[in-house]
Amino acid sequence: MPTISILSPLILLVVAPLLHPGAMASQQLYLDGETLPPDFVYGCATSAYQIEGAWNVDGKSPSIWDHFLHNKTTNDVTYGATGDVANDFYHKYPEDLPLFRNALGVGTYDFTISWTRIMPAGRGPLNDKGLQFYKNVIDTSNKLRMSNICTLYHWDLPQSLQDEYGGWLDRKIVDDFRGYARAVFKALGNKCSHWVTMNEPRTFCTEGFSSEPDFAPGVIGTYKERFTCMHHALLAHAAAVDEFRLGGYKGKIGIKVDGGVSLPLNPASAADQAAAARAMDFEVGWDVAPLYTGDYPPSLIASGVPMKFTAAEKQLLKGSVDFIGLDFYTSQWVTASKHCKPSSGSYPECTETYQQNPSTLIDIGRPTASDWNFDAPHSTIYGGIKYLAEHYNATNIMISETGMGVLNETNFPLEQILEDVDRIAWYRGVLTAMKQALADQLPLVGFIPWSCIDNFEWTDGYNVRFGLINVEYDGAGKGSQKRNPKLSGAFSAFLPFPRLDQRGVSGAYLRGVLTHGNPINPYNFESS
Ligand code: GBH
Repeated sequence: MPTISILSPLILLVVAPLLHPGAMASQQLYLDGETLPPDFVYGCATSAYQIEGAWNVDGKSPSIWDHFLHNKTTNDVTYGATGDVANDFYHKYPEDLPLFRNALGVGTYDFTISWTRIMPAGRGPLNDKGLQFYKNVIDTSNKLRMSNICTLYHWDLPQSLQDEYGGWLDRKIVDDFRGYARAVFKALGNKCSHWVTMNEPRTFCTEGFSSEPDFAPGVIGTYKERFTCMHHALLAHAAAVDEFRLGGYKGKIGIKVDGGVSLPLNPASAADQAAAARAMDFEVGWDVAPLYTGDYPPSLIASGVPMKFTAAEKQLLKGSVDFIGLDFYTSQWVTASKHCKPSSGSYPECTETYQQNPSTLIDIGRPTASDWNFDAPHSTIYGGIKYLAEHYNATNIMISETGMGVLNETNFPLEQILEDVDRIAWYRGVLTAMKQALADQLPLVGFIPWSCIDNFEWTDGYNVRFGLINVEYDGAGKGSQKRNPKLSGAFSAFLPFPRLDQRGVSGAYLRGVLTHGNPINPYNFESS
């Protein structure tokens, strides 16, 4: 006999499109039985290069990631994979969006725009076909009663701008980013409930310009290049926000920053405590402080390394977010570096990081398939939110990405892939940490797991999967492309332990925990 929790999604799937958005808004969102504010955002995220494929279709020009991975000497991805086809979301969005909505119960679809799809020359004329694709994604989302978080930039810079002046290393990028942002806002500005200027400037600056870069553009750099890139990225962010506000668009605008939480290796050691504070300044404050104070943290300024902002730039930066997205996955322990010189790898931060305690050999959390990603939700999620609120008086904090990858998930029998209890454990920890944050009145306003669906996981290619929905392709990205919801996205919260028959649209894990069984997530829908 089917229970109510099995039947109700099906009933609502039929009825939902007939209801007025206001009627839906009266339904309440829950976290483990506790009511959440009516405008709490629950969505899932993807990024353009990681899912769209169609890399050269309908007038799209190459981005730095296309270029970097088409070059066999710079492609260091598992099995030499690329995002040329990825999930073929460019063609499959009409089937994928209903799946995100129905299998995960999300009320928001968080996606990113490929600059070279809608502005192939990097500046100047728009490509109508590319623009139409994003209009279709938004319109389809809205028809499914999902709002959108729309991101201008998730690392896929036009290759033409890289060739012309070196991309993020040149001040010219700030004007080009402003022009791109202006054009996107003009076309789509009022269609997204939230805008994100860019995803994780720290990551694309540190990974793209590292001493052994395996991220595009793959320019070997020192700390100087990384600081230059970040400086321009922050100015570009501020310029885009300026355009948005000048245009009077109705949504909210913010940024997504990455960075885990740094803890003193020995909590009783004053030196380790100072090192942890320094690591937080250099890894989180580096991009967060300018958004709230108009300048880098005092410890960065004291290092003499960052470039200087003018008074006008400081003014543009300060207060340049309506909300802040934390892409927080993991935590680390730190100590101070002993002999830190400009030639040292950790300069100018000058800390040593550990995810395994060298004396006790205890890991900071449960290890995952990604060597950087340990499951430590209390310090990462609760601690991250608390840090932002306490150090920067941040309000409107979203957990805008978190998640865990499974290695070789594709090689397991499908039943086993879909019964992803370790990923359920990950999200169980995240939800518990969020609950604690809310109980402590911390300003948490949204939760966006990474990712809606398996996708191209950068240097790990298709061999490490973060999706709440499985895609049937192999480690090289070849296969039928069939989509199968995993238990993590679809397990009923009311069961003490996940059961396979509660998979798919018949049950809800994240969905169940967050909506208390309401299969259609009610909040945050903006009718256009
Ligand atoms: C997110 O970044 C990205 O936004 C998303 O595109 C990605 O799919 C997701 O992570 C999962 O990886 O390889 O040791 O040099 C999270 C922050 C910063 C974590 C870069 C991994 C590389 C570490 N990421 N970092 S390493």
